[in-house]
Amino acid sequence: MARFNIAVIEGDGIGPEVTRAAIAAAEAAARFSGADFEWVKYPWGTDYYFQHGQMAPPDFLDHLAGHDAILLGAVGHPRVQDHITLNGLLLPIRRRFDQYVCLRPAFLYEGVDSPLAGKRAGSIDMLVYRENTEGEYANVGGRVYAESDHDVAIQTSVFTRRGCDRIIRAAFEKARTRPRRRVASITKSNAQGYSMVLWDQCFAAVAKEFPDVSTESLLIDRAVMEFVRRPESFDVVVASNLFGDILTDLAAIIVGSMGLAASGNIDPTRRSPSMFEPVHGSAPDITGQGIANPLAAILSAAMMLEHLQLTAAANAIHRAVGDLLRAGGPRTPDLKGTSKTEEVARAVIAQIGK
Ligand code: GGG
Repeated sequence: MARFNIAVIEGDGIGPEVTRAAIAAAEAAARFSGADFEWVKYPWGTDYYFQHGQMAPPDFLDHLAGHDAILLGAVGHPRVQDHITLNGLLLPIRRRFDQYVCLRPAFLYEGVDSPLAGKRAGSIDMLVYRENTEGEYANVGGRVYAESDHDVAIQTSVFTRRGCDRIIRAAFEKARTRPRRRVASITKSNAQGYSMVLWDQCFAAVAKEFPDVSTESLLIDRAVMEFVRRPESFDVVVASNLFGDILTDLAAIIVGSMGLAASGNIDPTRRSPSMFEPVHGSAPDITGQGIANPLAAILSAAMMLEHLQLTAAANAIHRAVGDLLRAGGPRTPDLKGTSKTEEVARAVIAQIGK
């Protein structure tokens, strides 16, 4: 039996509730691939910050390095500024382990209503490839004369040819395996005349290697309109770190809820562990009420299983979630239901067992 050692960072807010559900679903699905898991929990996040003044110990990346994958819940707390929680935990993981692909699917399930009128189940089916190690998240810059009338803040984006080429190439390679074989690139190169012009040039050059894949390039302002006006037309979408983040919240809402949005932070070379997390944050407004939708975390666990090449187990989760939603099974309030997190998780697990 293949054994996998998974690092678990439940994190903050609803993170622990949904991560527990994700682990239970992965355990239930494991038998389909003859796999076994050891889950190693790390108590990092804002509770740790309140005790130690940092989100995780200085050697936290060394602890994570030896694992086969990382499962993360959520980070964020109303009393801690978000740049501290992100820069203290999430972003160093993505960078150190060179998880340059942030893969975020958006699929309209049967039984789930899109807020857009008249959308058929399955008609919205896109995969967003978000650059995940540089761009607007590069954390380059500084403050001078802070907290004075002369306060100056400089925040620099970093776009490299290597960084652009590799995320764009990953998007094309995936598109080639999908029936529609389309890639849309999203930038703002009319205003970002250095960084995003480089991105556009890389996109045009990589596209030449994939003559069987059709392309479009959109400015971000046009892209947000088209996501609403013609979401069905998008297949694979590739965008910078910031634009990818924003677009995937929009994509999640178009297909019904943030509570369904899964993601993987992936090192395609497999030299380092990849990290899987729901797109949503810690949701302090509903923390502790037991009503968080666990499906985004469960689907993130399925992405992890797929990355670990446990395809049958991943498929078992996808099938169970699809069946449950189609059948009108229990659902949390974000999907207009009245069920609790645990009820939904139990129903998914029961469905996996069928
Ligand atoms: N589920 C992970 C989480 O809590 N994310 C919070 C967040 O703000 N993420 C921003 C990002 O992914 O760039």
